[in-house]
Amino acid sequence: MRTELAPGLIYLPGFYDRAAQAALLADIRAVMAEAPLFTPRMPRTGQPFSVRMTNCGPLGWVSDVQGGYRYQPRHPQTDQPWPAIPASVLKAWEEAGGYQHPPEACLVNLYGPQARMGLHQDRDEADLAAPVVSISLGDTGLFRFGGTSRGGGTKSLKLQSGDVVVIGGASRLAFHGIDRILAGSSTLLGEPGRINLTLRRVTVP
Ligand code: MD3
Ligand code: FE
Repeated sequence: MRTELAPGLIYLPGFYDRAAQAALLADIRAVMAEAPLFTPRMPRTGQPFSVRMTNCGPLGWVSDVQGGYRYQPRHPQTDQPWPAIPASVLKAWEEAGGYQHPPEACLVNLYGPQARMGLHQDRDEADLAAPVVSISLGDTGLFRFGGTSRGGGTKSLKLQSGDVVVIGGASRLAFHGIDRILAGSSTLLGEPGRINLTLRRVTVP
């Protein structure tokens, strides 16, 4: 199934079946072993995010007080290049993303049962013509999205393990966030929590 929730915001529930989710999770655990999770901090305040992160691909998104939000080719703690994006992850970009150039970054977000992500826009990418492709694993996340200005109305959607969302076109700069995690809704991770992968094109091709 492929539903357009708003112009450019396409929802593909169950894109990955359970076996594919398990394979994807094994690939992401290998990424996390090589590129350990870190806690990003807000640029001005230094306040930690409740979500821990890592990346794979030529570029990774990081945030700290010293440098602000940015993409960089190396892990902020190990100073090693990010691992490659697994083929299992690239499949969603190729089959659902509909963009002719490869992604450069795959941001991995790990939500514990209490983690959330406030409403924000993704605008650190120079190529805003490319979509963002999101993959959800583990516990269901209560996703909220609105329009391109902070004031307007919002809608909610439960993102379940295996779901893919493609965000492009008129929705590329939409405000969005994760209100809460429904702990215990999935057995995939073997513990409460949720992993979200976002594939991004950063530079203009
Ligand atoms: C709508 N992640 O990493 S993914 C993020 O579930 C982020 O971890 C959320 O927001 C998560 O930046 C949401 C779905 C998503 C991603 C990018 C979007 C929705 C979007 C960009 C514009 C509009
Ligand atoms: Fe985002």
